[in-house]
Amino acid sequence: MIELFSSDTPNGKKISIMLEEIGFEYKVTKLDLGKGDQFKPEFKKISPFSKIPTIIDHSNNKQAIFESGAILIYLSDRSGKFYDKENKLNIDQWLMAQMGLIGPMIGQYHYFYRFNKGLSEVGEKRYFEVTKSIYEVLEGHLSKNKYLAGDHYSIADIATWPWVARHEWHDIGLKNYQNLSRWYSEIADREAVIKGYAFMDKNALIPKP
Ligand SMILES: N[C@@H](CCC(=O)N[C@@H](CS)C(=O)NCC(=O)O)C(=O)O
Repeated sequence: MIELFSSDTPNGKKISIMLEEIGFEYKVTKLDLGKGDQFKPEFKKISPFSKIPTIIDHSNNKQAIFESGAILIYLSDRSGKFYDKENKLNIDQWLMAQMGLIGPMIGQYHYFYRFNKGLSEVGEKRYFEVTKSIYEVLEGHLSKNKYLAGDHYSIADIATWPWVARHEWHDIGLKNYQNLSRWYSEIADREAVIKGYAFMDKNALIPKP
């Protein structure tokens, strides 16, 4: 059984979606980030940077894992799903782009544009431009590829999709990006994605493009 320490955020949803996709038994331990649960010493033992998501695999010697990309790779290895070793290099590139660029940059945009609007023109402008360029790259790539790493759905898609699912927060006009919208909607229709998206709020509905 996997214990998922999480909050209802895109990074948290990566792992609930993956767990639904692979059909592993799991339970969710909720952290209230606003109240500072992530800084409690018990949690820092398994997540040194005080970040969710983190898991403990109770069926594997209580193995603890932090960092969503590492967790996705671990769960792929355990399940044999969504990380085709013959396509490893493509999956790795798009997964790392999500971890190092797509998530952190869109996260900065949310920080300035959604939570601190009007406080920093430079911040809002910079991260709007970066987010727009990320959307343009994804659009171009998905005009030639069904999924991020090629023909098959992989952990690169599972890592990236929850960030695009926050498109109403970054207000970039997802529906104007036809190929990205096609990819987004196709993944949004997957049963595991619908369930994983609602892992903390059973009434949560996936936003339309
Ligand atoms: N690179 C990390 C980022 C995780 C992350 O930024 N988590 C946020 C929520 S989405 C968090 O725990 N924030 C709490 C804090 O910064 O205090 C991952 O992908 O796992």
